[in-house]
Amino acid sequence: MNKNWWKQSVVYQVYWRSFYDSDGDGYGDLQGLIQKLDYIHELGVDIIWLNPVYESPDLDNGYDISGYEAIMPKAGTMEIWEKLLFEVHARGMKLIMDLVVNHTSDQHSWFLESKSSRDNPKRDWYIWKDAKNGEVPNNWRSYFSPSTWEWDEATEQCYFHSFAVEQPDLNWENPELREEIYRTMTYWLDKGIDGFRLDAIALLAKPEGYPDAENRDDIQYLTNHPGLHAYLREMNERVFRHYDIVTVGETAFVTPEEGLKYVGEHRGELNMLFHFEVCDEMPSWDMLRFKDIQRRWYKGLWGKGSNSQFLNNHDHTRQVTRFGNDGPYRVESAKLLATMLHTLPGIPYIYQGEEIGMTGVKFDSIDHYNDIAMKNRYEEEVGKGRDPQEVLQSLQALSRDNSRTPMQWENTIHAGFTTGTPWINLNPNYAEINVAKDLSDPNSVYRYYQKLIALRKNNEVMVYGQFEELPEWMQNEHLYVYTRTLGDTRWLILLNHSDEKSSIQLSPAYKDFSLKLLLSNYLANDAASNDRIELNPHEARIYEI
Ligand code: ISL
Repeated sequence: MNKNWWKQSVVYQVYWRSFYDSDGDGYGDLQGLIQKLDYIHELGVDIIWLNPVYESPDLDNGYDISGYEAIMPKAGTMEIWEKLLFEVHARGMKLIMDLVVNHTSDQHSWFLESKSSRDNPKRDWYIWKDAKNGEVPNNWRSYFSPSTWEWDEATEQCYFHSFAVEQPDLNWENPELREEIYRTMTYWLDKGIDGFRLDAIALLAKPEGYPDAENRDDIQYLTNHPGLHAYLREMNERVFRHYDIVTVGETAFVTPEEGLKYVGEHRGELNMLFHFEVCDEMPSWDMLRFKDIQRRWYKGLWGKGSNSQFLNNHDHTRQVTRFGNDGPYRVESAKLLATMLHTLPGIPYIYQGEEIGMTGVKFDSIDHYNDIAMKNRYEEEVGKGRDPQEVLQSLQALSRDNSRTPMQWENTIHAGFTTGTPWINLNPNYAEINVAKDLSDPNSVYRYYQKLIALRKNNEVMVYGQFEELPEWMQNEHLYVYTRTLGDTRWLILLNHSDEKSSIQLSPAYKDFSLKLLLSNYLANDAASNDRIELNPHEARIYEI
């Protein structure tokens, strides 16, 4: 496999509005992020992925951009952003920006022009269609609302939106529009950033004729249409290949075969991808399914293109709550999940707060939620006459706000996140889970992440080593046992993803080797001098063989 700086990196995602508020307005901001850069740097990460900071009416927390080359006042100013980039680089880290080019805000001047009349020069920058027999052109649901179409009374056509009504999709078939986007990308790259996370990138191409979907709730029909890869190749030719950067595509509903088209190293499109077979399609932990997903993606991409490893982000409930144990084994479980993500093949992503084992929330009223996806769904379901309390409960577990509550810095008011009124309520457990506490405890989740990341820095086997499961445990629902091998170096990873103890009898083949324990999330464990290893609940171990 070709070596690259970004393959050897660990990424830390900063959802800035919930990170650290420097001016007391209740929103985290770029100045606050600058103040906390040492905290991130000391974790050992290489790349910061910054969620959108562009000018925006902020209905979808920045994913509704109204000005691509300006910073939204809540986040700060261009000067502060430039200072941030400087300070990130000064610490030897890199910065990648989250860019949304599938859609804009309906307040973007392009859309206001496009909407103003049928013959406006920018009409074709968005997707406008006539009604069909007095109805919208097809039966599609959008991600955030009951239809992908919105009727415009003034010009008597409807426009297309994959997400909220306020997020009209751009028309990538229009060459002028594409040029403008490439210009914007170049604008940011020339400022010296180190890459992009490309939002909803699998949605750029739309299908010929917009046929009705058989199952309108299975919104896969929005994704992966022909023509998409021609856009990505053009984007790469016009922009990406002229810089030493990394690009990561958010690609929901792709299979490994399709994924390879996005990130195949010979294809000249993107560098890595996020697939969502776990976060979108596996509601709660399912070991056998997870193993199968890992196997298929490894087989599909290894040596040919790069994958990412993550179990949560700003859209998906915190991993220790959704996929681990956030009760009695929270600390052990958070460390086990980390061990797994950092030792499986792919580039590990850490979502802010994950490194101290932050957990999901259950607010008792819809008024305390902010997530547009959740709120729209709530209104839709309650509108059908369903019991509001029941609807609320059904949406809580996967609400995007689970991971959007503010960083818990210390056990003071608002967890030290803000001196003002936080834009969203905190998780009330901040007295127990906070950064100050983790920093003062040598056995904390944070300290474990530091060790894990340092291990990756010093051992290429974690990056480039081949992955192999030990066959005896392939069908085990609690134990995940695999090796990574690079040249003469072989590591054995043992994970007991369960509230029960377990024991592992290694095959005689391992008897000839001595196992050296490199890292474990339990303090006292034997050095496995014999071939039987007892594992505690949620125990994770990394051995060198
Ligand atoms: O969150 C999801 C489902 O729970 C995802 O499917 C997600 O909606 C989808 O992958 C697109 O997400 C991205 O684009 C959205 C934005 O709201 C999300 O925050 C962003 O990550 C629209 O720009």
